[in-house]
Amino acid sequence: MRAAQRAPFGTVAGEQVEQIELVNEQGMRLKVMNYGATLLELHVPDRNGVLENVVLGFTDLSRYVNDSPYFGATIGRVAGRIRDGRWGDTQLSQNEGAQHIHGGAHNVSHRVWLIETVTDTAVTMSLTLPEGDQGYPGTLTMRVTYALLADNQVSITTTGHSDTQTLFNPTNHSYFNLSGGLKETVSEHCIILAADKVAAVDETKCPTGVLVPVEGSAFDFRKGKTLTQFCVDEPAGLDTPFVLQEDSPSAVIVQDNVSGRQLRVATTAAAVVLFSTTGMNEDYLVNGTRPMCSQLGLAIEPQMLPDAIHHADFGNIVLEANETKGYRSIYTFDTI
Ligand code: FUC
Repeated sequence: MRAAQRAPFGTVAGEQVEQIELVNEQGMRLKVMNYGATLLELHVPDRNGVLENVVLGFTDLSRYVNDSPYFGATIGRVAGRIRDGRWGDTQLSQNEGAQHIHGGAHNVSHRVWLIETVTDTAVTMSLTLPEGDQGYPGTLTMRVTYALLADNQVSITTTGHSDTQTLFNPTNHSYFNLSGGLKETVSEHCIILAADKVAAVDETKCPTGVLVPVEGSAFDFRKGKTLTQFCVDEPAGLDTPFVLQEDSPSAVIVQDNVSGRQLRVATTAAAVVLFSTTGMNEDYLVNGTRPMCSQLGLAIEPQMLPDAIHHADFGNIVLEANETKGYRSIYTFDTI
């Protein structure tokens, strides 16, 4: 095992941003930065042992500041949409039409986090948000730990602690592409989900409150299907909150038959939002190599259901005063 390597990655408003790289005994590499507590790169072996990057990102910091669709970012205080940005009498930042999304206009993906500890296997970063930030009550401290474990597992743990009652539903917003080096899109990746229900969404992509069984619909990924197959019925692709089965060891499994890479995601969160970048054609280069295009990546966002604060059966995202709440997701890489 090699010691963690730290290097400057530029500055934002005069604040120093660093990238930190961890390597495990099998050579798997993880790179993060403290702008947005963001996962930058993840180099994972294919079935022949060839290490390639399997997440979407940028090669320079300014792109993360200006253009990023939350590549690899930590999202908070609350991931996804909150209808009208309302929580009772509290008005939150409305940064997508009337809705609040991903924590507001100046959310935690656009802050420089404090690097608390760096070991050979883990990096912990924290950020304290003042009372009233993006409209939320409570001084909230968020803490994220990225760990790279020996058996090609990445663990992301996110906790929150507030001095008064507030809302907390964080996620990590990494986009995966198991082909390695963005050789292919994710259209032919096989996606298997331990999800019996989805949260129906309206034209603003905000949940309506109705949970719909996947049985008999295009959203039934329980036996596995590709995005190409899904898009026959749902041409707009995935931007969908799935309710996870409670007893399943893997919430999400993604397989790429060409490279042989398989990713299994287990999470303590009750739901996952999948977003397939379908129809996204942008002029920026991803990872310095390929223009952003439809289905270049699959965002896997373990979280509690979006807009949970408005629906009694969507789970509890209230963080009580002086409570510490946390979620952990484990991303296991192997080959098929
Ligand atoms: C996901 C989606 C959103 C948005 C964002 C970049 O979280 O739910 O619609 O496009 O990613």
